[in-house]
Amino acid sequence: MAKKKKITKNVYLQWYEEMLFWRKFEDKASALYIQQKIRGFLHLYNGQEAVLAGSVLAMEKGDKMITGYRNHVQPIALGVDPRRIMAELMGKETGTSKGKGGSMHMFSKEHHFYGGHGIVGGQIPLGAGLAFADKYKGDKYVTLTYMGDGAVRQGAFHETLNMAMLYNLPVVFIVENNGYAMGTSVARSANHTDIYKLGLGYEMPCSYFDGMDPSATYDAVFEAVERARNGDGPTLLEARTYRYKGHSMSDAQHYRTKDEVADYQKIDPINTVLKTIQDKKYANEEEIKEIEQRVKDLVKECVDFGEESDFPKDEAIYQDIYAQEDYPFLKIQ
Ligand SMILES: Cc1ncc(C[n+]2csc(CCOP(=O)(O)OP(=O)(O)O)c2C)c(N)n1
Ligand SMILES: [Mg+2]
Repeated sequence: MAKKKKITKNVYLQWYEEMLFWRKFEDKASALYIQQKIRGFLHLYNGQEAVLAGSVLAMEKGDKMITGYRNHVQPIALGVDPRRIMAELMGKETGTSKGKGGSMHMFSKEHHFYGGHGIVGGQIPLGAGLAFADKYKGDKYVTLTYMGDGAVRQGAFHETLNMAMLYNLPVVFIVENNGYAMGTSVARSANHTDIYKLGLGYEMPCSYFDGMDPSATYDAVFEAVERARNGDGPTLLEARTYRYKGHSMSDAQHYRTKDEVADYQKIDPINTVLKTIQDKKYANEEEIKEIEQRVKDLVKECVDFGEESDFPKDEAIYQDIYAQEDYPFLKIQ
């Protein structure tokens, strides 16, 4: 059984540096998108950082993570080189999927990050499958399976909860309830808004936590991860969080008011972490500036790496694909 970690000064300082980096990294990605250096879709994690920061602290080496398309910073949190994530966003051959996956398809088996899935809810059964594999092999790992509030309306979610309970799988389902599925609020898509209660129908342990606070996240996720690792099966958690930016880059945001966004900005997770650091005197102003400078430098390094990398060669289009050799329309060179 893993020991519960104390949320020390060092944890707070690390949270601040990492969360700030994720935010600034994606702010830069959004600027590059406007310059058309990043194309296709781009869904930002802006506002939800505490969910990731608190979860990662509850994970042990070898535990797995899988999520939807809001997936740029999760692999970074698990140790993937952020320069390669920026390169992937820019479609360069040095990217994590050799520039052929782009924004929604980050992946690193080496770092136990299993994507990056564009089909809403598509990752939910896959997360249970990863947990099934660990249980089958007798490994003591846990799979954290993330999804949005919109994904819980998919049939696959309910089928997976049923199977996960039936097979007593070492999986934690975490719904990142940011209030909206594209432009549809939770209240407009169901007659109930306490998403975590969907676990009750399957007798799955379930609860919610403050997803704007990494410390509250850690408490909830740690308990669920321990339950899974001890052989006591899955948990459904609902993180109550918020995204400040639009669903993707093209979103006029007519479905919410500016005041609502401003209210959530008052409880911004990164500002809250910084305030704790200042209140508890974990760092002085100069040390905080040093952290901010390191973040700025690393973002620049990522962009430079992406800019200087090459686009994939033409022949790369025929590589890393599943193809039937005698398929009539595709000529393998
Ligand atoms: C099966 C499927 N249906 C519809 C879509 C289009 N779509 C993309 S994102 C999205 C909203 C999902 O919202 P939510 O699950 O709350 O995640 P969030 O974007 O808020 O993180 C929809 C409907 C899709 N990608 N896949
Ligand atoms: Mg949502």
